[in-house]
This record gives sequence, structure tokens and C-alpha cells, in this order.
Amino acid sequence: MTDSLGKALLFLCLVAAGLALPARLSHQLGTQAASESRTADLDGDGVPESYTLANERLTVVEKGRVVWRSPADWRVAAFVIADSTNTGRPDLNLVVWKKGSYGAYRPFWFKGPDDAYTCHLYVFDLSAGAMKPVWMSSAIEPPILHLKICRATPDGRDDLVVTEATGLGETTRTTVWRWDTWDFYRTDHHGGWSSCA
Ligand SMILES: [Ca+2]
Repeated sequence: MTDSLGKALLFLCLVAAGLALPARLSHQLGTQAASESRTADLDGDGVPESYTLANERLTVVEKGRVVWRSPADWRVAAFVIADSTNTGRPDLNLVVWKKGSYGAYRPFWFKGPDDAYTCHLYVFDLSAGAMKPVWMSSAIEPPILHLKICRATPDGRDDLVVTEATGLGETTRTTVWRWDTWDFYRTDHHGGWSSCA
């Protein structure tokens, strides 16, 4: 067994058991830096906000005021600021690990404790001084190890380029997602992007 395959299998087993420190371990498997900061003007008011990821929490500050902070029970593994929903304005895209997939609204068929760490993709817009959810996924399986958002050369729209963990021989694979009105769907685009965030 290769070292990378061993890490991936260990990762999936620990996460499934709810025992892992998944964000930290996912960093070891190839996600972005655990601490980083950048600026962007998501609400388009001409004043850039700062986005700082530290200790797995993201803090957004504008004019010295904390506009938004990710909840304490989220472990933010990565964030990408790009127009993932192709509206012409940048979105805040978060890869989040948290315990439980369903919250207070679990489906009737789900039995047993809902306390394993699962990976989620959340998309937010900043508008009128508040961070507003655009899209919040249920648990993503296989989990996202790395996320880029790339501008497609044929039509100038943005694609999500997602590196996923797998436990089936190959350790990772890359899939491409595109926004369509209410949801992301997988496309067969591979390459041909002019730039990536
Ligand atoms: Ca602003």
C-alpha cells in the first residue's frame, strides 16, 4: 500500500467513525493552508473586506467591524472568493467540516446518532452588511480535499474544480461542477480555463 493511499484510507475511516480532526487531516492530504487572509469587495460598495481564516474559523471585517464569523462548530478547511454562481459578483465559497449532516431536521429514514464529521460546501453572498447563504450542501461524499474556481475559456463562466478523496485504489480524483440556477451539476469540462482562484 502506498503512503498516500494509506493516508486516504485512514482519513476516511476516522471521519466515518467521528474520531478524526478532519480539517487538520484534510490539510495534510492536500487542502489549502490552514491560515490565510485576503481582501475582496463582495458587496460592491467600494470598500474591501478582509477575509481571515485562522484556527479553522473565518472572520470577515469591513471598516474595522466584524461583518461575519463562521459558527464555532464549523471547521473551515478552505475558502475561495470567486463568482461560483455566475451572477457577475463574487461569492464566498467555504469547504466546511462539521458534526452531523441533518441538524434538527433529519429525514425519517435516518436512524442512530448523527454525530460523524462530514464535509460540506457552502456559498454565501455579502449584501446590505450581512452574509447571506446562497447554497448549503448536505454531506458531500467523497469529501472535498481541494477546491479551485476557474474561469472557462469558451463562455467566461466559472467552474468549480474539485479534488475529491476516494478510497477505491486511486487516492484522489478531480471533478468539475457548474452552477445552474439552484444547484451545482457535474460537467465534463477538463482544462481550458483561463485563470483560477
Ligand atoms: Ca465592501
